[in-house]
Amino acid sequence: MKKLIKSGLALMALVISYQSAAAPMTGVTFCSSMGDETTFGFASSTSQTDVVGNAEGLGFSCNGINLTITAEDSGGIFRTARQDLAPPIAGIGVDGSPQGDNWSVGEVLVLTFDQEVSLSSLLLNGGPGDAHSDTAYGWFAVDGDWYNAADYDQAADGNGFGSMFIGTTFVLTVPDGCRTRTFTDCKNFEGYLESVTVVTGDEPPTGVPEPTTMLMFGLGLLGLTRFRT
Ligand SMILES: [Ca+2]
Ligand SMILES: [Ca+2]
Ligand SMILES: [Ca+2]
Repeated sequence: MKKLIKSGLALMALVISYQSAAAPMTGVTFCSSMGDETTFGFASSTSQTDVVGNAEGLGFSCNGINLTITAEDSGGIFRTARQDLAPPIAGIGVDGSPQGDNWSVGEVLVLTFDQEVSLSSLLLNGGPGDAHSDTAYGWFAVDGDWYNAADYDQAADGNGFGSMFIGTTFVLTVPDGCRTRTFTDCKNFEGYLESVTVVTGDEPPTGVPEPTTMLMFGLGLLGLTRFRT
């Protein structure tokens, strides 16, 4: 019996240690919400200590929503996600080449939410020469669709994604725009993910009867007709 208890405790300890090891490194969330919009901010305006992601990435919590950010290369091999807080005006980057801890060509950031969200907008910091800059230019992609960072690096009046991206996982990449497409002003993005805004709590559309309701209504009419004849 003693042995059984001992092995039981050992198993529990193993489970607990496994669970703590499987948790992402807690990042610093600059959290804000307005209406049904929740914004996860990752950049600091004053210098703080960087947070280096572990094997499970970086974890953020805001407005009851949990977000995990992991990094990999284009071949799906693990990379270290880093929340660069020193020097300030940065955000989430990916350690290693290219561009040090900047997020750049061939580096992938995977955003995983613990509930379904609609990706409303993204802000970025960076650009060739000064990645710690609130302005940004170059190209980035969300689930394969390309966007100009300059257009998406604006405050509330900046471009949003509308309701194009709904889900729990979003894959952010930096395509090599200068090699694979020709733009008049071709610059690949290098910098940081400054913030992510999501919308939650979408109600299903009302006023449209569901098919089962329609069927029951139809059967009811049929019954009524039969009764009357
Ligand atoms: Ca740093
Ligand atoms: Ca990098
Ligand atoms: Ca910015």
